[in-house]
Amino acid sequence: MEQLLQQVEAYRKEIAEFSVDKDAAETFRIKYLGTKGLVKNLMAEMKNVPNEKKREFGQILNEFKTFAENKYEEIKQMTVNGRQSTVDNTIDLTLPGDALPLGSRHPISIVKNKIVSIFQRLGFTVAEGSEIEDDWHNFTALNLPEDHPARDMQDTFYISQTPDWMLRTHTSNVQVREMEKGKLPIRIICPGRVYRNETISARAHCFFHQVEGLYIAENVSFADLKQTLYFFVQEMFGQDVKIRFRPSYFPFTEPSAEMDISCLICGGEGCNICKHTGWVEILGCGMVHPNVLENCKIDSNKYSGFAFGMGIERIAMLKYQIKDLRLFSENDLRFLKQFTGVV
Ligand code: 2NL
Repeated sequence: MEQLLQQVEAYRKEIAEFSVDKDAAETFRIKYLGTKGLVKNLMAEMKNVPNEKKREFGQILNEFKTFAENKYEEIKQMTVNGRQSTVDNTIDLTLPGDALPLGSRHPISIVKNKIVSIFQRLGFTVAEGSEIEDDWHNFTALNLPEDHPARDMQDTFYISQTPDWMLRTHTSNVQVREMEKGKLPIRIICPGRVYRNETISARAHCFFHQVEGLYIAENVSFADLKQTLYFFVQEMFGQDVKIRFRPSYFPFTEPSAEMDISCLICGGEGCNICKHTGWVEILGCGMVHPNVLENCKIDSNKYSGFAFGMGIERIAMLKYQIKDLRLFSENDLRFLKQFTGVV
């Protein structure tokens, strides 16, 4: 009995130190767990154990068996596909690596790229700028009077140490800086992220993405604005889509308008998406206010221009029937994976 116990201890030690090479699992199985293995042999010794010790010894043997079986599983794990992992340096470094799964473009990028490429075909070039801006380029140059509600702390994230600076509330700041350079004519498209201090919901977020456009030259008219935006809509949503303009107000344009397109879902018949009007709003636009031109040292008697701005999220929601704005910034792969393959 004493001798048997010593043997079990010795095997335990042996097993614990078992050296793992590429055939280790099978060698181990045959030696310890096979039909002629050590565990079986020990079990066979049970018949020689005195009756009153059978219970105690049986328990020790069972524990030993479990120990050996666990070790066997461990060795198998370490030598997956007969390939040994970390224990020695027999790893085959020439094996091909695991392929990384291919990602997909974010829907905001897909829509932004599409918008930009349509305007590029009309001769617009992309201009980008800083997301942190001073009061002049974000507000004052754009004809927003001191007391305009858009300047309210409610809507704008100011930088507390330098209250003249803020996170831009639109990408118009880029256009102001472009106008200030004094090189005319100007035909630019300005995509980018903008910030507003809103309560986050399915319809509002503290940041979103915008594309603004600006065209300044001699004799630019509202007719040019309409034709440009009509071309954009047909390329973006299809040849049969209709547009309409409604009068509106922006401090930086005069006159100002909001542009609707005929509902993509019902084609104008009336449905939930268009709230049974047959039309959905997609952008704001207008003729650049003479004050804005003069603020940027452009002669408003010689030059005129049009400008427009649209929210990329809004366009993407319409195009892909996305119901909640928050999906764009939550990085949920179940959402993002649905755009795999779209460029
Ligand atoms: C909207 C409306 C608009 C503009 C943006 C603009 C820029 C300059 C001068 C004049 Cl530098 N206007 N931009 C004009 C009209 C509307 O955006 O609803 N955006 C999401």
